[in-house]
Amino acid sequence: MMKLSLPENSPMRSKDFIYGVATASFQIEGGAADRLPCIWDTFCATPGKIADNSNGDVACDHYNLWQEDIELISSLGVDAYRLSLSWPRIIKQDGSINQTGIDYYVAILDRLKSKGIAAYVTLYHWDLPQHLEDNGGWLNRETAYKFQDYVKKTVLAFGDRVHSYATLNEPFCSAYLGYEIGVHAPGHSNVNYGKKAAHHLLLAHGLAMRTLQEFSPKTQNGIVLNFTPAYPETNTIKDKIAAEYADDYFNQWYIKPVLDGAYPDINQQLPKEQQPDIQPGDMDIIAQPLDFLGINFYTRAVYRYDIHNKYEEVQLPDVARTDIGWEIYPKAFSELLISLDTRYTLPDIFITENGAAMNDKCINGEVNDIDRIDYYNQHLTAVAEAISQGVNIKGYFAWSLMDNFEWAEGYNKRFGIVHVDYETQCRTIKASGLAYRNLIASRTT
Ligand code: IFM
Repeated sequence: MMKLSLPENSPMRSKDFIYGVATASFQIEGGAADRLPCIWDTFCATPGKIADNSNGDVACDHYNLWQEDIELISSLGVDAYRLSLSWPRIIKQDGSINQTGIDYYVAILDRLKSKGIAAYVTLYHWDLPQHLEDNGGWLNRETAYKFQDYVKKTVLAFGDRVHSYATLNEPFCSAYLGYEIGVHAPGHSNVNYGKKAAHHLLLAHGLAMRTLQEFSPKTQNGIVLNFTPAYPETNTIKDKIAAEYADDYFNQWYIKPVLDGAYPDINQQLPKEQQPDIQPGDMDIIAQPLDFLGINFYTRAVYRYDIHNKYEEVQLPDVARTDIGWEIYPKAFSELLISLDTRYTLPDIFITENGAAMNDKCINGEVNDIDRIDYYNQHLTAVAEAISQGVNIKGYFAWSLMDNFEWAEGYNKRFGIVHVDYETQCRTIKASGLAYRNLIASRTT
């Protein structure tokens, strides 16, 4: 059987290094009748938005199968489980608590605790209540304060059940994909919207961090950002400038305000109508001290200079790609981690997502996904390389525990280390899941 392995003497071979699996509420829960509608319900109901015309009404039916799923998580031997909360399940339209929603998560958190699995809870993984979107969503500054209120009510209800809170997952995706190019919910396609939505998301993060510091000071509190490192197509100055611009626009735009309290300088180059609406004091709110930074990495992007748009993304021919079309380029992962460490004063780092969609086949109850094992091997090695260069990385979460609703791709793209048969809701641990379990169990010190 193909194994996952790590370099000799790597701290990742120690039991102090946290291994986990990750999911998100809308992608796995279903149970849509027991919560308010969110922007993804509306987006899924809009013809042509989801590749297989599916939705999140049932998903992996984790809403009903959570007990079996926690057994599954436990059988993998992980130290931690990263889940997200559905805001529209927890808070009613009038702003009061929906006790059914709180009870559902409390039961999950209690079961995780009884199994010795640390809960890493993300407070927002894209499922904005639809009634808030009807009021402007992330284009409306008020939404940031609504988020803060939801966070306060939730952490007070959960008490000491949670190990770590992340405010947001990948604000880039919410802002750029959802408000600027419209391929994610709520589906706005307006170049003037992206940075405005991003600013209100980051403001929501800062406000929520203050609330966490006050009402949940014992949990490890932070944010999860995704990075798609930008590489120039050639060594020409023009392509290098194009890649740097794209890096600022897509990556640094989110980390720099959070850690340094400022947007990248390219903000000055944007037309006024594309710039965020920054109120006095906002940048201080955004730059709250963090206990940790979560980093999600899947692939890189390559750019060339473009006279109209400053940069153009290039699809390299003949490179290895996953089933979702993303280039497999693990070197960008170690280079990213090292460059962030050089550029910023980083808090503890967790790799909160990494993984691959592969064209899996379940044959006689087995999924022999050696391509995914290969991806994990290369990327775990990249993390080990960054650690050996001094980057302070404390843990790694595989995306994902199980196949699930992959947003605009629907259910056709499978990221799980556990296979889900959506007809029967039967779960089968893939070869990658078994290899991950064995890697975790092989730690000795
Ligand atoms: O499935 C998503 C997840 O919700 C956020 N990060 C990227 C994953 C793969 O696209």
